[in-house]
Amino acid sequence: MAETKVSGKTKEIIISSEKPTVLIGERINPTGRKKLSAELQKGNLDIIEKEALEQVSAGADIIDVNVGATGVDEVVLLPEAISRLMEKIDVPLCLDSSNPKALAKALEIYQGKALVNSVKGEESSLKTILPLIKEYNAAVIALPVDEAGIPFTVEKRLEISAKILNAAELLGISKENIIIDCLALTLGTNDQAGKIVLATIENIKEKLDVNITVGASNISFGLPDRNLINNVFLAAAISKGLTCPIVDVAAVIQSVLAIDLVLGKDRFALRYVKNYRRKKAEGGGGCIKSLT
Ligand code: THG
Repeated sequence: MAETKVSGKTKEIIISSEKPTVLIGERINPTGRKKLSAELQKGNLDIIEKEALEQVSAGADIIDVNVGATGVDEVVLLPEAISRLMEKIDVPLCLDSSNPKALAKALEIYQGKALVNSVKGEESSLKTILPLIKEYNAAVIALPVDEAGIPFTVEKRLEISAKILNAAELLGISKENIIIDCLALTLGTNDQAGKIVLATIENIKEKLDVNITVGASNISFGLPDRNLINNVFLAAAISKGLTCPIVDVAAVIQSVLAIDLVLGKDRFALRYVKNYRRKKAEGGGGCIKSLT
């Protein structure tokens, strides 16, 4: 059983199939968000600070930080965003960029053990990203995509994942520090996307025994009642071996707590009951926000 450890200035998070599901907050990402993009283009980080604090209070364990809006110099803005967030929150951060220079600068100032999003199976990515993971003793999300693009079969995803793990091992990076992204694509354009990602999760867990993530919200893109699909997908995926999804935390936390309880990951139902009481005290019910 693989245990991946990441940390912020003071808080350590352990990702493991034996422990409660770790939620990576997705909201600091300019893709599809005009207001956030506009603020980042102006270099204004107030909005990401607010998003980070909100996600932490909603129950996020790790915060993904992507500042890659069009026209933004990530080499400057990513480290700025990371230092600003480190002043305000204790939870580990996930440095999300495809720019190796921006990642290097952010890793240099990061206090704790960072998570990086992401490395791909392409030579150019393996060659530039993995040495940074080694140098800064970070953990990394690995996407099983390569020069040929996104594979649609379980076998190909498994093959590229194994290739990334091998390349990491050659550099002395242990498999605990690699989290495989099993690739949740959108059901709106391929009705088999759910079936394929679930089979990939099952296979990767069985054959490679590593921690597993997906960008869970991708699955429902373009469909109505997205939160319903996202929550149902998470139940299925966690039961197959998903340990640390990237999610809109406030919209899924209640069902994830219920899923963890059902799957025996919540001793004495303590987390479930504690969250229920907190919600009640805040005047909310115990139901999923978007379904009420
Ligand atoms: N794997 C990895 N990283 C990822 C993804 C992945 N990062 C990005 C993405 N996929 C996961 N994050 C999101 C973030 C937002 C949305 C979907 C996935 C989303 N946003 C709404 C939209 O675009 O319509 C807007 C939300 C809002 O405005 O409040 O759907 O797969 N490793």
